[in-house]
Amino acid sequence: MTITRRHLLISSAAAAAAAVLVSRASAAAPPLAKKETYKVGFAQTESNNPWRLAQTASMQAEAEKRGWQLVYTDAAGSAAKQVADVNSMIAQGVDLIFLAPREEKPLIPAIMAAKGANIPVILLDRNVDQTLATAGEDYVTFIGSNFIEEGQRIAEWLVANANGKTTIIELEGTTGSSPANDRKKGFDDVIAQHPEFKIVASQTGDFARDKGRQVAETLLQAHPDANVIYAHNDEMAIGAIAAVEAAGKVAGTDVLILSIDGGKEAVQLVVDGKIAAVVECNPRFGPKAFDTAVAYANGETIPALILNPDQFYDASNAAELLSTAY
Ligand code: GYE
Repeated sequence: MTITRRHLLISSAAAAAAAVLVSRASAAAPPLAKKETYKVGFAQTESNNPWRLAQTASMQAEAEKRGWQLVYTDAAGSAAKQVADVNSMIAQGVDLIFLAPREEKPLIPAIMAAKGANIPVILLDRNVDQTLATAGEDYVTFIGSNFIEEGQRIAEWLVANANGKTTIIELEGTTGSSPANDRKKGFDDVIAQHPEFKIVASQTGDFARDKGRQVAETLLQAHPDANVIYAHNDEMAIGAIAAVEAAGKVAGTDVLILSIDGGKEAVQLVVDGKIAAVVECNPRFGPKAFDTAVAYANGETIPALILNPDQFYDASNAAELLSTAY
């Protein structure tokens, strides 16, 4: 057969397509072998609030239920320590790593190190910078809440229930973390569509109760007319209540407090009238996290994003749902 120019073109196109296939295959996240039982890592970011404790308890209970060995580390609020924790899991030869990346960028090297060691990573609860790492290639998937939607839901509640309270202080979560970035974006974008509302200050309280209290105190002094505080988590909302009271004001009456997380203490504060509304951020990861690992080992296609459903609490349902809050 005479090889025509057309043949050459076709075969080089086929070769190029094959090359793309090969490079995509080699870019896939490391596989997980099918086994009876696994040794998996869970790299927690910190343990300073009920949300984290509930998440850890859910992971530990699930590991125990299945008879899997869980290598647990707590980065104590340090992204650098969390990178070291992941490296130590790699050295211990775990089969898979569940990682709750404290911030969006600093944990990228840890994900790449695990990939280099052929250990799959499943991101739990916090995401990483999507321009630097990709689901299905660098890590298997992200399991967690839609933080943008959480911020939107609380903003929409405020718009519908503000009763003239329109001057807002925002307490942001940990700088550079995906929930802080996205809860801010979701909330601020909705508020921007309603010009009668104004965010007069927005500052980080690092998702922590006492930091939240201190920042709220300073911001209430600078903006004595503020009558709404939106906190990116319960801990800072509870700190903000103390700041409001220290300023001689009544939480729930003079200043509306809005929160995200929905732990029992916060839902009780909704019942008590001190917190106006809370979007739950579901911390019960265990069953879904372990099921996803098994599905991955079975060769099932794993979606890039696996979203947890979140409850919403305000005065209309908090008493009734209190016993179901974590
Ligand atoms: O809201 C907060 C925690 O990443 C979704 O981190 C989580 C957040 C949660 O410390 O309380």
